[in-house]
Amino acid sequence: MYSSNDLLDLKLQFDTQGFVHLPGLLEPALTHRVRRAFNAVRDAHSAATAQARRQGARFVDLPAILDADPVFVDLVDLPVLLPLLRMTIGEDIALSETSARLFFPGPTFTSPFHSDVARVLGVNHAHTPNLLVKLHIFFEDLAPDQGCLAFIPGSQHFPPMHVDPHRPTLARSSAVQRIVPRAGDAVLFNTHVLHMAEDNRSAEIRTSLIYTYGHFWMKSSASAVPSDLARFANSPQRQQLFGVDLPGVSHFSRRLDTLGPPPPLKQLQRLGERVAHRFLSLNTLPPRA
Ligand SMILES: O=C(O)CCC(=O)C(=O)O
Repeated sequence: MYSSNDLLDLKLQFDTQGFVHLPGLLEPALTHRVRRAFNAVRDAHSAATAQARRQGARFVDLPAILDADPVFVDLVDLPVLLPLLRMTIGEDIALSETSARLFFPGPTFTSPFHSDVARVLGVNHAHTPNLLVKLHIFFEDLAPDQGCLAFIPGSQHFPPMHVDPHRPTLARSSAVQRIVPRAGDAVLFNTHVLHMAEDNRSAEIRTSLIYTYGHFWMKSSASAVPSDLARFANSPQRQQLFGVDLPGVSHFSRRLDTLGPPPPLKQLQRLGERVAHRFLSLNTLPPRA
């Protein structure tokens, strides 16, 4: 578990750099479970994957992983990570998308250094670090030439089109920071920071899981919603993360920190506010004619 000082430090890195490397986020036993479950899904789709590769696909996303194994659901709200997610996104956090990715040896499939959200309207991205945040999870050691993530630290503060003309040449810049993850590591980033996957020049397929988080009021992709939501009836936290509506609660008002009954002091404070409101409104009513 991260201490509160660790969390503040990670949040500072996230806010200043736009990304943060989380070495050893998954314990070895969990890493092993994830690798085993991922490989089972991969085997189940091997024919479709081989066909896609023959047809020139540079990567494949295995479908419906939240239904494939409970470990993929457990990764959504890892107790070790959830406090950092809540700090970086906010209490209205919800899962927005998942991908279980195979990146074949060859050139990258991503654009050169790019923001995922530069074309999203209605947001001042340079000042909104928490609109959409991505978590890449690795469960196999990567070699430095195996399609690693690379970032331009601090570029999430640029206005959207600022670096566009230079994007293809940025790869040679000394500003670039590449993360070479080991099994169990994760990388959390603001989707507006300039980033890319580099070419996979190794002979090995790169495997990873990508969980994207946004806000409850945003539309989620189908990949972020398990098909059997009834099994989360007793978990308000997972219901929020999977976008399940709560009767009587506006989709703008969903918050993880108000899921349970309010603490006694809060209840007393609310009662006091109601009494004061009633008393004041009685005393300001216009006299009856
Ligand atoms: O490394 C990947 O799979 C994709 C990297 C990327 O551009 C992204 O996650 O937005």
